Amino acid sequence: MNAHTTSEPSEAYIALGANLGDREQTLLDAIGRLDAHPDIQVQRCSDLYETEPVGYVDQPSFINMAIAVRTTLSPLELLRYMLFIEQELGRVRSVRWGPRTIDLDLLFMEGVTLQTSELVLPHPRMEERAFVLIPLADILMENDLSGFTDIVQSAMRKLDGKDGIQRWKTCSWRTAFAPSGN
Ligand code: PH2
Ligand code: MG
Ligand code: MG
Repeated sequence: MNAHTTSEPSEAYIALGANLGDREQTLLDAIGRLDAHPDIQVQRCSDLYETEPVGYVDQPSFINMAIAVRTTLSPLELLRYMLFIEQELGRVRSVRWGPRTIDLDLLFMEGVTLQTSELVLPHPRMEERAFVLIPLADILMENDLSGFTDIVQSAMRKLDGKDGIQRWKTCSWRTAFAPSGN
C-alpha cells in the first residue's frame, strides 16, 4: 500500500533532537512549523529528555523527543518539508552525527516501506537508539494495526537500560501554541 496514492491521512512518527542554542525553544518551534503546514497535524508529543551524545561523543548533551503526526503528504514530501524546517532553524551540516540546532528524523509512516537513497522507512537505526525509543514509548497507540507499536516495544525490551537518558520536561507545545485547545 502506498500512502501517497490516497488522500487518506496516514500516521507518521518523527524523532527530534537538538544540542546547540536554546534547545527546547528550537524543538517547540519545529513542532509549530510542522503543524502550521496545511497537510500536517501534530497529534501527540512525548516528554523532553536530556540525553548524552551517542556516536560522536565530544559534543553537548541533546534534548530528544518524538511526535506523532497525521499527514496526506507522501513520505518524500514530508521529509523535504522537515529538511526545509531544519534549514530555517539554522542547521549547518558539518560533522556527521555532530552538533546541531535541530535534527528531524522521519522514523515510520503507516503502511510504507521504502528503500531509496534519500529515505529508508522504517528508519534503519531507530531500534538501537535509546534516545529515540524512550521518547517514542510516550506516544505509542494501544490499538495500533500498523505494527509500529510492536516494533518499538520489542526493541525496548532489547535495550540494556536507560543510561544517559533523563526525563527533563513535559512538552509545552499545546499550551504554548494553542492555549484554547486541550
Ligand atoms: N543524534 C545523532 C548522533 N548522536 N546522540 C543523542 N543523545 N541524541 C541524538 O539525537 C543524536 C545523538 C545523529 O543524528
Ligand atoms: Mg538523527
Ligand atoms: Mg537527521
